[in-house]
Amino acid sequence: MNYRPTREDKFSFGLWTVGWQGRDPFGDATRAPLDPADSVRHLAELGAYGVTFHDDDLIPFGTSETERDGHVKRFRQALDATGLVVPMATTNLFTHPVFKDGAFTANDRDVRRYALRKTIRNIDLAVELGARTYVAWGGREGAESGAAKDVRDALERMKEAFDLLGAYVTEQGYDLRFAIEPKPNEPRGDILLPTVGHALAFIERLERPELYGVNPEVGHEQMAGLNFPHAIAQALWAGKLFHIDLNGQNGIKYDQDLRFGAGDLRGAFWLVDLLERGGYDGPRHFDFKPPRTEDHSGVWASAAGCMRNYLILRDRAAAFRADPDVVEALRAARLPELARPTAEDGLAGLLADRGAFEAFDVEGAAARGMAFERLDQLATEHLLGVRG
Ligand code: 3MF
Ligand code: MG
Ligand code: MG
Repeated sequence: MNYRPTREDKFSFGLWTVGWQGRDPFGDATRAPLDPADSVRHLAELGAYGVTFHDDDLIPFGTSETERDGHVKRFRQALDATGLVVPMATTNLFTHPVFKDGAFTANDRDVRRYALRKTIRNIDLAVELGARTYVAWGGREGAESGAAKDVRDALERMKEAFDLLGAYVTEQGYDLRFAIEPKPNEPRGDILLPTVGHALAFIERLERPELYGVNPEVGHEQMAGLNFPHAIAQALWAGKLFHIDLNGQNGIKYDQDLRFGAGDLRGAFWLVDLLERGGYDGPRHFDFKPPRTEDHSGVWASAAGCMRNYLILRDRAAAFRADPDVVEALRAARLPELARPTAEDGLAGLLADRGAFEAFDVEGAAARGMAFERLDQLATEHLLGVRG
């Protein structure tokens, strides 16, 4: 196995990931800015198929109309020259101080109206560049203190914003769906729609729920102490996994944005296993930050590492599934039984079945081992590369 990415692997990167200059709350930038067109060329050389952007990654905030066209043209030329596509785009509603109290849910109504117009403007560009998914991360939608935000009103404003955006793409006839990206905190003390579960519930209250799904990020769920593959499984089950942000995180602490495969490696193994078997055929999108210790060659090594780790894990997960000992261990752990309906005989059958209750050997069932440890040890050995 050479683990070299190809276009078919559908790896994509945000311009802001490789372009991150290493500025953090405690320190200045450690790297010079990258030209988006150069990033496109580098990513194509590494084997990526797509690139994504926030409006301000491509067109610096405050750029005039004429300069704006120039930035877009250069980017488009790089796309044409490399064959890279733009599967997704998004809006920066968090960097400029105007968004300090949020965008769609800022208490200041003028800011909310501005945020919607900024988003709509970039939706037009996203569609022009071929994007089919529009991500919405509400990083500043939240609060640090209790009375400062009436959360029920804020959720109403959030719904209003998404309904307006849905109306806009519908009226324009755009083939574009929204993917809401949950995150529990950072940069706000608490962010609204903090987890995949919150976002899924929110979507059902919108006017056109079919237009909206989720864009879960590995580190975001893990910052909340949650099991990321479980969140992805539920999003898939709901038909709502529209996009995904892959990176690495070590447990409940600040947002680390490590390259994919760093941090919780076991979680990454189960995630790749699930994505590859679960019917997700969208981009494998990396949203990470090459650590500020790295120079530009370290940035590209980090980006290449994201893809290589995905491919290694894909290979390891496939070997796990193909191993006859694993097939047997899955049977012993009763996985095929979980896939079977509990009452094919219907409610009447269940109620009439004495074996289900009156004659059920509760103690016997309680005494049966589930054989999960043998199964998990097999997974460990496949992950560590000592089997198959
Ligand atoms: C922050 C994020 C964001 C979002 C992006 C939308 C800057 O933790 O993950 O990255 O992914 O704004 O795509
Ligand atoms: Mg993130
Ligand atoms: Mg993200």
